[in-house]
Amino acid sequence: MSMEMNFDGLVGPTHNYAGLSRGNIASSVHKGRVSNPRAAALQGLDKMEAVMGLGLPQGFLPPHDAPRVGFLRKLGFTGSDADILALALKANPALLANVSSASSMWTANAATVSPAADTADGRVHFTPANLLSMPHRALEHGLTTRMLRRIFADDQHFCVHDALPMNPMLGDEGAANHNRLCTDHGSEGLEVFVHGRAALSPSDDDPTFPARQTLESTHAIASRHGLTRAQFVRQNPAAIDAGAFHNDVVCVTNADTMLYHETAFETPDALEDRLTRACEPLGFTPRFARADMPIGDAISSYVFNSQLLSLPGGGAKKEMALILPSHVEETPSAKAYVDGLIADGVIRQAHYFDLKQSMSNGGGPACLRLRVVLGEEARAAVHSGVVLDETKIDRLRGWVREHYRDRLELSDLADPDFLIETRTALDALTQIMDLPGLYDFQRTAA
Ligand code: SUG
Repeated sequence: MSMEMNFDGLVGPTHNYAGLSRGNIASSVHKGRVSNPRAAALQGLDKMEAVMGLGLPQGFLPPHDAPRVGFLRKLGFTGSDADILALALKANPALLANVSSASSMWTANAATVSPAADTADGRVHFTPANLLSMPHRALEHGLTTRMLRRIFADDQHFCVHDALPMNPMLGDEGAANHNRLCTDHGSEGLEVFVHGRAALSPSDDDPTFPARQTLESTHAIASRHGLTRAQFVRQNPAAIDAGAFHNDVVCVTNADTMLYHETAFETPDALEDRLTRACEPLGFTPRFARADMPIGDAISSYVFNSQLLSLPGGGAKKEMALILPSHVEETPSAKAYVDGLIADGVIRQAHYFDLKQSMSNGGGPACLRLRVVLGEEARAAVHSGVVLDETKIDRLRGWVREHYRDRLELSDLADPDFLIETRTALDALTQIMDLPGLYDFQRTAA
């Protein structure tokens, strides 16, 4: 039987608040605040453990190595690693912040994933996201691709493409702008790609905040994944300007159910009709739960940036649970929406988690995970070092406690001792994961 497996981003030791993402309100508001990487990583592990506790398979993707001294060398900085960090800080603190971000933790942006049931060759297809709209995030795709190729190495089951070319017409943010409707995960589904703008046909009403995903990128991904059924939908510019820099801030889909804010799409009635018609040949009618709470509440609470999960053993009833940030409990309109979903039988359970460290950078439960639908054989082919069980969760907790700081400021990023600490931590992690030589610093003399 096919099941969806979540791969959460393990928060890296450089987690900090640099205010790097224009249009992401939480990132801007928390700029310069002291972060707590240890708490951030432990909060993420608690969420992973809870999803596992629901009887669902759970994996993780390791953090990227940062500060990226190798990138600074490409910009002409020379000397020892310590020299380069000091010079970069002096030249431009924002540059150092950009190369030091732990943003790879938001693995919903790692790649777009098409399950085997949807693709022409019956393999799971991955396109790592180029993330070219944000300088700090555009640094991620090289290592993400390498990582995915080692974790999903079996080419009988998996195909990991290159990221789309780094061309402004092809801005791609991965699964954060990708939904899938189906009856159950293993059956053919309708993939719904969401873009913020058409790069080659700009429109007068394009948003003021960056519209990161282009229509052109979504066409390219559907084509290289060999999809026969895909729909392409534009984000409402008003949603982007209200702070929904990714569609998963205002919409979440699982199986036949889509929860979304009324502002997410320009013409929601027409969209529901279109998707309903497109699902007809697949033999089901999707369910929509549209919310009309104030858009500001939706964005500050991240109620839609939740994980909508099919509970195992739900059988024909297909029962679902929501994994939500604790901010929802503090936002009456959002809490009322979730309570209404339970009362109406749309979901069965709601679980709330303290993810404040990630949330303060605009990353909720859904941002922190990449969904991969896997049949039994494909699941057995996933590199076991990143598949979690209780023992490995405990081991990772111990690893975090041993290696992570509990406070980090931007000035710490230039501390050469900190670079050694992060590399020591990641070196130990590659042993836990059995992924030797994953990081560049392990391949060249550190
Ligand atoms: O790309 N924040 C991330 C948050 C990504 C959320 N992902 C999804 N919605 N799927 C971003 O804006 C902030 C980093 C900083 O400001 O230090 C940041 O990159």
